[in-house]
Amino acid sequence: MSINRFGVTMDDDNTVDEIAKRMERREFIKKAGAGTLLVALGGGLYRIASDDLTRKARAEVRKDGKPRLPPGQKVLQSLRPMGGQSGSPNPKDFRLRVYGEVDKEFTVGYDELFKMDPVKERADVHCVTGWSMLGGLWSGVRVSTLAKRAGLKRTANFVIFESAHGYTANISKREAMKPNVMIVNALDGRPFAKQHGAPVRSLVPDRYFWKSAKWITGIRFVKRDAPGYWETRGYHNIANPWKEQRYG
Ligand SMILES: Nc1nc2c(c(=O)[nH]1)N[C@H]1C(S)=C(S)[C@@H](COP(=O)(O)O)O[C@H]1N2
Ligand SMILES: [Mo]
Repeated sequence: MSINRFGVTMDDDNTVDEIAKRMERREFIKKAGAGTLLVALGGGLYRIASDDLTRKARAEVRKDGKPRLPPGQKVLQSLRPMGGQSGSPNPKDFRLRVYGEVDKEFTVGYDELFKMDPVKERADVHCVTGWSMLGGLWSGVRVSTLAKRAGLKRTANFVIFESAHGYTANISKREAMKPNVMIVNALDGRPFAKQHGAPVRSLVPDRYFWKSAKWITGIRFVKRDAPGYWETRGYHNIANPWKEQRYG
């Protein structure tokens, strides 16, 4: 790495690793600018470029054997707000209806939902526009936990996430039952900002990020697939980033 008074440019992936290891992610991110990150370490101020993180991620392999970074993606240090028509960010207004192909549908408020079986998962997310955010710590409840409580019927084949103002996103039941698919209320220990889906969004890490519905209001289990907002506007129905399933 090359050092100057105010920063370090990483030519060495080990240095990025070392800094990441020594710091909580929350601390690690002192300032996320346009593709750069300033971190304080041992009295020095370090600059890590997005390119360095992208290069580092490209060399990594996940536990499931997939490359850490799907093809055509570049790493950003925080979520980029991608818009959408927001619902109320107030937890008091929040209700989640879990229904469809289940034995006992139910509706829960915010407190009850996050008391159910709260878990934290580290997960990477990948936006179809080409950015990824890696290693976020997501807090919430697994969709599989909600399915169990509702008494999921064998006739359910797909899951539709429903959000404020009619936004929907569909995934297969098989994908939805994976432990990293959750209904989340916090990232890195902090509640979401309104623009990122406050108070609650879904999280489907291994599909392009449009499947992670912000301002969620319902989970509907269905027999037959029902392509959602983006899936009916030219985007791929499955949206697997490792297969670059961007467009339908
Ligand atoms: N309700 C709702 N959820 C949504 C969207 C939306 O428009 N409305 N946009 C999707 C898209 S296209 C992306 S890339 C991610 C962006 O999430 P972010 O704004 O927190 O980065 O949210 C997804 N969830
Ligand atoms: Mo998106």
